[in-house]
Amino acid sequence: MDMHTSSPDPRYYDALVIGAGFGGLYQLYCLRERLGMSVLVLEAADGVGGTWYWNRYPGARCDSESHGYCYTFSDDLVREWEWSERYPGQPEVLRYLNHVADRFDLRRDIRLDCRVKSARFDEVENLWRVETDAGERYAARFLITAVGCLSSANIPDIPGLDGFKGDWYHTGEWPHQGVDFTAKRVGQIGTGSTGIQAAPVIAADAAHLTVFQRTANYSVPARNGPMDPAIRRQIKERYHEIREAMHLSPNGHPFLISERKAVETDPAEREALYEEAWEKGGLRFRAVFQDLLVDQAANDTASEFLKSKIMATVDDPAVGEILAKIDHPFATKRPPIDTDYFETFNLPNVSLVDLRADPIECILPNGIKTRSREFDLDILVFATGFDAMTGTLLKIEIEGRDGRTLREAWKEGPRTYLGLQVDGFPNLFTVTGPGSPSVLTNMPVAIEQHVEWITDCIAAMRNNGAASIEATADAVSDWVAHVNACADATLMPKAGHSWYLGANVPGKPRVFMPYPGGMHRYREICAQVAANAYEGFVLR
Ligand code: NA7
Repeated sequence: MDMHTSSPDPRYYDALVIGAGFGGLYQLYCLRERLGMSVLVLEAADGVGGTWYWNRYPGARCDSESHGYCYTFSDDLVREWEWSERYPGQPEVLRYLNHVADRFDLRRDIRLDCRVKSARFDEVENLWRVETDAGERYAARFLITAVGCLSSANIPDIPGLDGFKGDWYHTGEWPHQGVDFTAKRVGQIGTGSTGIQAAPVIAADAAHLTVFQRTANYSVPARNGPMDPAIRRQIKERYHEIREAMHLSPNGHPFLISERKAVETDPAEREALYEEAWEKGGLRFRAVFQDLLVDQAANDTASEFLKSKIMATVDDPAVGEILAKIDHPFATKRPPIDTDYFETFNLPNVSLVDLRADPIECILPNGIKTRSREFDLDILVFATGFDAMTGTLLKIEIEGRDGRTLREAWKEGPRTYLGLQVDGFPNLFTVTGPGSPSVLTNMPVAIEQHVEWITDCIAAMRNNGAASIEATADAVSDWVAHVNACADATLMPKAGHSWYLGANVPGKPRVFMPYPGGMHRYREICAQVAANAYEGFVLR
């Protein structure tokens, strides 16, 4: 497999990896250190970190708890690294990923400032030929995308943005030097996980913050705080147990989901359990009952509880009503967690606009015009999310066998086998691709599982003398049907405007993209596929 390494142009590697975030760093490590392959990582940014490189907006913080939001492949790394808070802030996760890059000597095989423009499969040579924006050319037997699920900013096409005289930013492309909100009138569009984190921090500095809300959202307090040294010690002592729990869990988080059902619990006791979960805070709230995502009646009990908390927190009942007018079942869109989000609307310098009642018409040179009002603003913050899961892959011109592009293959929505491969695209693997549990899980757990599966697959190919692996069209069709059946067994498709369905981007096909059958089940399916001689794939 060590081919043509001396050829100057294009430069040949055994594998090319796109992206130097959690996925790309670990993929490089596995292929180089475990299989001895020549690998190059191509990264558009001028630093490693992926999501955590780009998302530097005020309040950016991980919603997974820090002791679960990290690599588990190296016991030494787990032992050495000290998280400072219950949830790591963006700078801390970025420091961690930089530490990993240094500790495992990864930088020498990472090319920064290098955006991949196209990748074409050369059938004659059985190679992927990759070209960057700068015209550099590379070739490799294997192409592995580790581009992240939330890495293409969704900036809504609102008329007038070009003429805006103030400054505007998307949260996912935040300036590295930060933004000074002092004495500024700020307009924030979007109240997803990002907007809910950003608003309280922006409000602390801005002269005035106006939050433009299209869809009201649930949120549970994160209850962040410094990591207690005793808890840190316990976590380190019990790390193998915690890793095991994350591997066995449907969502990859280091906590168990209760076996109780909300609908079978006495209402007073149920309320007490919700209260207790609310006090503990964070994504664990969902784990208080097992039936919240599959039974509307169960979900109603959680959503009523959460709506009552909004009304109890917000001083002005008219504002509370707008925030609590939520149109989808709890956790059918990504459930945010927060620090003082609803409390922020009690501040004198914060106001809320209900875009359902008063939609944005255009952006004016000095602010935003809704149907009935004009808002003078100095800074606009777009917390408007991402062209999730497919956006970044489709921006690269990926062309497989017979000149068929990924864009053509996915014109009616992404179609993959296991979220790992697409028929017609041999030796192309997509880390946390659509059709895999990815965004429904604690991401590093999903990433480690994918990277290790890909590494084992390439090792098996090498042992069997296979030079190419490709998912069959039947395996792809069956997998897509299975993903849909799993989604239909939950309440998730009921959130018609969710980015899980691609509904946040105008014109994007509506397909439920992540695999909702559970990480534990998915892990077993992938292991079984490998054990059955990579059934569903053709190896040549
Ligand atoms: P999300 O969850 O996609 O949230 C985006 C928000 O922006 C959401 O409230 C949207 O309202 C709103 N939005 C999007 N376009 C518009 C327009 N045109 N007008 C008004 N409001 C708009 O993205 P986040 O960045 O918050 O979170 C993404 C993930 O990152 C998150 O789930 C975590 O995994 C980390 P809508 O709901 O579409 O009506």
